[in-house]
Amino acid sequence: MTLVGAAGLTALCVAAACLVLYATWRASPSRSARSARSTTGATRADGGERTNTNGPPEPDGGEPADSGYLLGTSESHKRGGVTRWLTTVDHKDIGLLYLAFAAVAFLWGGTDAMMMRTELYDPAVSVWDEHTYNALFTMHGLTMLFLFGTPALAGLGNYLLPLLIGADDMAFPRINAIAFWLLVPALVLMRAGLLSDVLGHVFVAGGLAALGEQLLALAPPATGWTFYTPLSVQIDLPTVSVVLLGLHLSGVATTMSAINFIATVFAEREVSWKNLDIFSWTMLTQSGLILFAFPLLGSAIVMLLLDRNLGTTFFALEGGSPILWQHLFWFFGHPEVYILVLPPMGIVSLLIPKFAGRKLFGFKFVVYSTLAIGVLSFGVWAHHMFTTGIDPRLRASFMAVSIAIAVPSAVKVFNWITTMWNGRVRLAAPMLFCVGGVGTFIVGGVTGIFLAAIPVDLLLHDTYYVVGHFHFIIMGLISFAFFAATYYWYPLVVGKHPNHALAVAHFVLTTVGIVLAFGPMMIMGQEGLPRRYAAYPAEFAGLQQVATLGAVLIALGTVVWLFNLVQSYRMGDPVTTDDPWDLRERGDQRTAEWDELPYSRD
Ligand code: HEM
Ligand SMILES: [Cu+2]
Repeated sequence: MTLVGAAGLTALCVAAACLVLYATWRASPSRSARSARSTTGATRADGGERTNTNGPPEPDGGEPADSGYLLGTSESHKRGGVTRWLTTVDHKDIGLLYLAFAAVAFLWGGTDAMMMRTELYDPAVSVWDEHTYNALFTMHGLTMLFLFGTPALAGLGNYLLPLLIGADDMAFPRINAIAFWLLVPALVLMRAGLLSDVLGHVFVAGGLAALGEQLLALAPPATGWTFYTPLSVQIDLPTVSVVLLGLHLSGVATTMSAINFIATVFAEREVSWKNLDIFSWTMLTQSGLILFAFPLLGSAIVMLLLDRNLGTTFFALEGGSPILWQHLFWFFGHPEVYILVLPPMGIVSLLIPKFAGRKLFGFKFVVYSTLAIGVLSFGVWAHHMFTTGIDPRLRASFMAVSIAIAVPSAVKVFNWITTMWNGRVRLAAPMLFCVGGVGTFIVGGVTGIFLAAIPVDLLLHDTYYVVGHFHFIIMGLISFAFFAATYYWYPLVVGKHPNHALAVAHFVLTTVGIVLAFGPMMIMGQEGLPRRYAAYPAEFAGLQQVATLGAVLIALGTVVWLFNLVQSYRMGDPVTTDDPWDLRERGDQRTAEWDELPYSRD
């Protein structure tokens, strides 16, 4: 039954993917009349003329670098409206699609988080039942990591990397489109559990009890994002297999886009290695990590699916080993955290110099530390397994490497601080978020070093302390870098300035929110409160309520951010120069992507 349902859903998704592919092919310039391409360039909403760089056609028939402006593209050779977005192979369009997808996932995963925080407001299991709570933290983790984090970075990379390295487009524009569109069925598969749950309740309430009950029987998965065996094999829910298939699909998509990034940097780069910017270095390293980490996750997922559905015993107590899953999972899982953090580190390294008015201090060392993190991140996975009873000698070596990996991270922090130290710091919106990101990263990183020490981890493993640790990095540095990027490149994409006052409000709400939400978790963890429970002893109620308050502030901040993006699009000051952040004057920090703006350079 499980397998039939899962196979059916997969078939549907493959069919949908084929449709998109077909549409892409139909719309490709080699098929449609090439003469249809207008060379006049698009007119911007604010009246500016866009200079159209009509590059040579891609060797594979993909479109030349052109347009991709949020405004005004309808007058270029591209099809208008929905067809344009469904069939585009332009790196900027695909970048925007990724970013929109990531924003939706961020809101969805954020809703899960708010639902959890509502449950945790009081000690008893009161608002949702235990199973729903378990499903919430499972889907929150999966959504934020695989449907928000990775796609958001792929979006920024798609839009910016070709511009920064002087490439016309990504190396394989069509594969680029496919990699994005595979994420849509991945999302449908991964979030099908919660969808069926909600729909089931709606049907039951609406009088269609039989149909509703059937849907409700498909309870959402509740294994945690780590799918630990034997639970994830034994749990008798078809949705677990469905989510695993979705995760697998997202892995395929991520790997395809990583290959594309690597090929683009190697084959399409017009700048020398010496002049390659720091963001592209981190995207390149990240893509390398993806290439080794995700296929391994894919294999592990297939083994788990076989165990669940066809009776193999890879991870069974008798025959295989449940610990094997943890080894495979964390061999992927630890690099994954650096897959998520390296490009944000690249954004912070790229942006801090711009608002400090001087070059990045020790550029070479920031690059070396990126590469060092890339290599070391494959040698620390068992620090997630200190409490599983693995050989103590192995444990010690993993502890040593885990502490060592903090060194290149610290190198970056020192370089960021030193860059600001003697600089003329301007606290524009992007810089606020960069500085905030550095601050939260210091807290997240230092708490990680404690976890890497075996005796400390034996006490803190699987407590709220761990949740506090990684959220300071994930909600701190990673989403801060993402927010910084949305403000910084807003004038480039939209042609308007983002509102500064709203950005400051967003920053204050989010920063205070993070400290209030995740600080108390570290205290509760040290007092021994385990993670992943819907109920907790009454003595923790005060701290839990502070954490919930923090989460509400983060949610409010997010609303302000969205409002800013929409409102500035409608009413923001139009950009009238090719250097909207005034970078030429202040330390000669303007970079190539701004050449896309259609203004004369004097
Ligand atoms: C300074 C370097 C870091 C060190 C030494 C470190 C160390 C650790 C250790 C030892 C654990 C396992 C704790 C336990 O479960 O008992 C852990 C958990 C975790 N860390 Fe870090 N960490 C570092 C940086 C990061 C970064 C950069 C990220 C994210 C981008 C991150 C994300 C996570 C996550 C998601 C978990 C929890 C996994 C789970 O059980 O669900 N860490 N960290
Ligand atoms: Cu780790």
